[in-house]
Amino acid sequence: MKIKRIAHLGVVVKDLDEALRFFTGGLPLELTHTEDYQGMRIGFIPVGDSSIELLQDVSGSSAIKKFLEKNGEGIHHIAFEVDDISQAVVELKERGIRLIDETPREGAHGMTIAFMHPKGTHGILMELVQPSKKDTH
Ligand code: CMX
Repeated sequence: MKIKRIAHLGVVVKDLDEALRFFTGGLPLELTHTEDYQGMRIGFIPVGDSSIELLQDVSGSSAIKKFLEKNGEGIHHIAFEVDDISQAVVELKERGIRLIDETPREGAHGMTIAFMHPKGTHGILMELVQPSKKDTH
């Protein structure tokens, strides 16, 4: 298993449109697209070889809702790109690393993803991603 790069940083925001005014109006960055995924509205902003993934809860019950209530806006997770996510998950399990997703699943932006549990990763929620063949961000 090889971790190739930081694919993205997930950042929880209260309001995506408002956050975009800072990220793409204040900072010289560009939004590539937005996507609705599992009760969230997600905006993708490339930064060099990585991206910032802005996450807004829209359903009131998405995976980021509790985090926002507890912590407010901020960095939510870090995503590492791997070549073969099925193999990576097997290797992490063999090393005793606690996973949220023991089987990789479909994530936003056509990626295959698997989360590790933040209790086993020094307090940082970490995600493995394997991008679809046609996309590197
Ligand atoms: N970073 C660090 N620690 C986190 C965390 C985060 N993003 N989210 C939760 N935690 C910690 C909590 O602080 C809590 O710690 P304590 O027990 O010490 O208080 C513990 O993990 C349990 O958290 P919780 O608030 O009780 O919330 P849940 O157990 O309901 O869920 C988690 C936590 C991580 C298992 C769940 O959010 C999850 O499955 N996340 C993976 C999916 C996800 O986050 N998707 C959103 C991103 C977009 C995408 O899916 O691609």
